[in-house]
Amino acid sequence: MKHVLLTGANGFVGKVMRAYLHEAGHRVTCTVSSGSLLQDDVEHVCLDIRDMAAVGLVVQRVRPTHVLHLAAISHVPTSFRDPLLTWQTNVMGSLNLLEAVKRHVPEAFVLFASSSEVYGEAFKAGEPRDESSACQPMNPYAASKLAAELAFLQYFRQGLRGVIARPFNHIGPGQSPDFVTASFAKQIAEIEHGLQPSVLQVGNLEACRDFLDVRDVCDAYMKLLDLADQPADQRVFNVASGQARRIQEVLDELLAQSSLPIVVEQDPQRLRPSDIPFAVGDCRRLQASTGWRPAHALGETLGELLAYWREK
Ligand code: A2R
Repeated sequence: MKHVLLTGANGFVGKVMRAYLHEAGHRVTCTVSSGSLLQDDVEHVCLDIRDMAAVGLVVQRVRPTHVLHLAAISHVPTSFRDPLLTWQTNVMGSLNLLEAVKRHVPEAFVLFASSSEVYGEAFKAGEPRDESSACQPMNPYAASKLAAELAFLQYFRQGLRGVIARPFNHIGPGQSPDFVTASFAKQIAEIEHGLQPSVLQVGNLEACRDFLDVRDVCDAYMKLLDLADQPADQRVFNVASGQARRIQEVLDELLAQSSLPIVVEQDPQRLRPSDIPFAVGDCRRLQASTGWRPAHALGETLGELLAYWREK
């Protein structure tokens, strides 16, 4: 049985991950930021990851065998609005955790959730990126994740055990409507409920992205945590479907699941000047190392997403 310290446990991925770890019979200690609380029956502590002393105390007290580090500022526009908060949380927060692990539980295995955003400009090659591709971040979020990756790799070099995951676009119920598929599904549900006119606002529909069901991402994290029991061959793993999907295709699939006639309108506010036309990952390393395969088809995930927003 693992004892996993799960940071960011109340986030989009954290909620699903918690359930997966519990189902697998592991003990989980969740950390949540002081603003968000979990039910009493979930073992949790309030922790601001930027507070070095508090992070040290939690790790010393919990003594996890594994750490899954999800806590972060995860939204690109927020990172532009508040780069200082982004760097303090994503970089210094990670360093606080690394130092605490090194000091109190040096044998623990750490999984850091980075992001496919680290490839940035390199996506312009128009081919799926693998882990050896250049990393050329194009926003403060991506830059902070890459900086944190460098910190993790340095601690790994000094003997700490662990891996870095670079998840591509993960989607599903519970995601903030700041993200594209949730935004579409929420708007369709609101139109169906008569809460907004039959006009759906969109950004760039031509961009191609690599979409994964959040459950498949969590399954990949479960398998990556199991690498603790094997010799460390690789440190960095893309978590990707390897399939390019145009945003237009995703929108069409969602619209096909609604019986209402809906007009699609482009909102200039939703177009990002630095938008990357093609962002797809090569996941062969993860597949070869863990046997992971995505289990959820995009159509199924989009159906569940729409059902979630219809019930909300
Ligand atoms: O804002 P809250 O209360 O929901 O907490 C967020 C938490 N978080 C923090 N926790 C401790 N100390 C902080 N200073 C702090 N700032 C933010 O991180 C939230 O629960 C969690 C991140 O969850 P989401 O924003 O929903 O991200 P998601 O999609 O679950 O992604 C998980 C990880 C992130 O590191 C991404 O950058 C990565 O996967 O790709």
